[in-house]
Amino acid sequence: MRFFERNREQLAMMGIDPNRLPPGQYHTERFPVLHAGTVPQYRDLSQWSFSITGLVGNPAVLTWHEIQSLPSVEIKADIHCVTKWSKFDTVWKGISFSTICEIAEPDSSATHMMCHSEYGFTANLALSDLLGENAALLAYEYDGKPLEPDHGYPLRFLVPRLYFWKSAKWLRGIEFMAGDRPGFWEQNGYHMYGDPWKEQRYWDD
Ligand SMILES: Nc1nc2c(c(=O)[nH]1)N[C@H]1C(S)=C(S)[C@@H](COP(=O)(O)O)O[C@H]1N2
Ligand SMILES: [Mo]
Repeated sequence: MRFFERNREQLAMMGIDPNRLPPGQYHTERFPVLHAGTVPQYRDLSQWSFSITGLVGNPAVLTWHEIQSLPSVEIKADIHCVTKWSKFDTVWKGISFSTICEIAEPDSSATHMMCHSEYGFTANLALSDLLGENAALLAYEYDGKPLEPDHGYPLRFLVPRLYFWKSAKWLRGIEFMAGDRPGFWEQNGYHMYGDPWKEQRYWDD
């Protein structure tokens, strides 16, 4: 398709390696907003909590204050949405998923986890994709500022190596599981795993 070829040519002209685009993706500098349902509005975060549940040694409920006082990291990453846009060099700050694992002490039987967000949204992930310093974050800042409500304020998951639907916005908890289970989009036609480099967009990909 001409649009996609031209988009890659434009990247090359800007001195950006077009091979950073997974197959079937185009580059944009915008930051589109995509989700099912409505955006939660928080008056304050005094009632907000984050829960760690499932197959862990230390189930926990953390307040917003406790979340903010955990060690934070900053990462720069390219993100890829299944609706075909990619955005390069996005900068995020938050808590490394490995820090959450240190707190939670997952059982050896835990292989997967489920993100649980406001209004019952869920997204499933394999733990093996999330370990490693910059693999996954509980992000609360984008581009040096608190997340915008549309982009997941106050906290979202971020796993840049998979399609962006796995990066659950308005995150309220993580459940450690023995085995995989489909989340919201995965029950509605999206791939269980979602590797953009293998174009795992939908059930049959
Ligand atoms: N809670 C929640 N998180 C969600 C979704 C959603 O419907 N609800 N949609 C996902 C999808 S399909 C995408 S592409 C990204 C979009 O994130 P953005 O709006 O910050 O670009 O959020 C993901 N996280
Ligand atoms: Mo998406």
